[in-house]
Amino acid sequence: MARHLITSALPYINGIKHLGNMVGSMLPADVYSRYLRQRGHDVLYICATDEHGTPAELAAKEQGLPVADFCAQAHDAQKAVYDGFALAFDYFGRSSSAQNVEITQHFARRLHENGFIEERAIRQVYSPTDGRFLPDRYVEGTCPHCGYDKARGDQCENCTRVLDPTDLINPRSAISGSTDLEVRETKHLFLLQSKLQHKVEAWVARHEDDWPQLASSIARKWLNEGLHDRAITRDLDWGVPVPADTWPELAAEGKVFYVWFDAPIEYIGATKEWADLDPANRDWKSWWYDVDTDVRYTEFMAKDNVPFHTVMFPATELGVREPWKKVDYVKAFNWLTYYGGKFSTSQKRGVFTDQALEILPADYWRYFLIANAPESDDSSFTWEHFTATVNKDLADTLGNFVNRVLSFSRKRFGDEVPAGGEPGEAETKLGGQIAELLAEYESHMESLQFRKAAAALRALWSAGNSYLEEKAPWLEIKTDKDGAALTLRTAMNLIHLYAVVSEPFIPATSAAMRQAFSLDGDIASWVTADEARALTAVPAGTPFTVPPVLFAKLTDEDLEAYKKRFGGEPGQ
Ligand code: B3M
Ligand code: ZN
Repeated sequence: MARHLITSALPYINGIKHLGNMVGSMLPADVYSRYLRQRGHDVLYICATDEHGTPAELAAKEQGLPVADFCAQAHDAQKAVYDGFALAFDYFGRSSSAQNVEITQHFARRLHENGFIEERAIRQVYSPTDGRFLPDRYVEGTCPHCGYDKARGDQCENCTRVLDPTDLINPRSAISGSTDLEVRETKHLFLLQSKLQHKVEAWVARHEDDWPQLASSIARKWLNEGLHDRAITRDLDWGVPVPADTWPELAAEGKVFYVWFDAPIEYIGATKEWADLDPANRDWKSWWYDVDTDVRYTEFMAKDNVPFHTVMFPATELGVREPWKKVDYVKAFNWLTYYGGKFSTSQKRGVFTDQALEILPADYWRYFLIANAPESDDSSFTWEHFTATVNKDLADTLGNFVNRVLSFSRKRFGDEVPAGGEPGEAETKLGGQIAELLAEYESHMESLQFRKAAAALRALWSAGNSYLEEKAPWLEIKTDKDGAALTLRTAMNLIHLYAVVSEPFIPATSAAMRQAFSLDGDIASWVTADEARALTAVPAGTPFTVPPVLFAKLTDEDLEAYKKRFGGEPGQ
């Protein structure tokens, strides 16, 4: 048994996430956590909402809410969706927590003591009307390149060019609309990443061979370009305050840390939030502090977050010069596209996680998304592919097998698992196949190859179908009642095995399969190779029930309705 710390990139607070976000972070982390728990490991899966920064302030403003209230509501709304997806976090925290404030400030003080933080004066837009400095995004005006009149100070949405607020023609405050703007000098804290370059390089060099290529190549690219000193404070009302004991002047001006400085620290902060709820039994430091080889730490994220996790956050942790746990394995994902184009919140293209659950239960999505996870390349979501996969893999291969076996057995042998004769050649062959596929499935899970793991799981389901077709108990029963009973008992044992091994992917369906049998014990325990070969976990005489259809077959009308509602055309 090992200790596994698992985190998935913290979903930003400003809105409900789409399926692409889900498949690139939280869902695979949940599948992996569930698997490891079933195998008896000590797992801590931590996630949280990422709540600071300008987008949070802007989203709150749009809804006319104080930002703290907005974040509290938005956190609950996201949490409800994740519960709906059956994401079994050990804790889902909030980066605005007191715990994160405390640890972030501690990190900053230590970085300062170690000579890695410096105050520097920069020139920034100030709005006398608003009485504050304006972050780049809070300055609006006309784009000097394309003439778009609602360009933001950091970027023009229309032509996508990166801008500086002073580039804008007729600049105005996005808060008040005031055009009375000036450029003033102000001080900010800079993290001297250039001084940490060598340390980060040495650390990456020790780990990159273990990481998937997507993660190591991105880390290398950033290191090769050289780490630059970065401003890690902002002029915002909402964020982790700069500690007054260390920087009284900046604290008095109300400066807060930049969101990407405190967000990764929230992995630790959220663990402390979790522990503070039950301090007698939970020790957050035992997961994070001075545990280099006792804990294996795996992070899940989409590729755009990789630089922050492989370079920037490790730089912070190294600069703190305390033994904080650093990541062992970075599982990075490419993009899930929608008909080959981008999922787009603003253009309402694609499927959001709350909408997905309105249409179908979580297991349909969980299976489809993981089976098609954008691991080695981008992958494309289409409704055609989704409905075909659901129908073939879930409704036919798994669902139909379960129902056929249980209904037929009940009809012919009653409500208990029939006895039948001794296993013969077909059962021995099946057992061997199952044991082999199980080993394959396990090895893909251990190496975090989720698509391959899904394929092995599907192969396990298929093996049951082949066995059933070969034995054809509905014919067998006419000449050999004992033989048919053996076939059905064996098939029911397969159902039980499916319940156990499918749990990481489709937990609700697994529970339904398991509950079909009146058995003691719990689904958490895995199947050994010998058990897989023997297929005797469910003995003759065990009472069972026939569960309702596990997966509905999706019709052409369903397909058309989905496409109509969400758009089913290639995007740009
Ligand atoms: N919130 C992901 C994003 O919004 C960002 C991840 C933080 S992980 C520490 O793109
Ligand atoms: Zn433009």
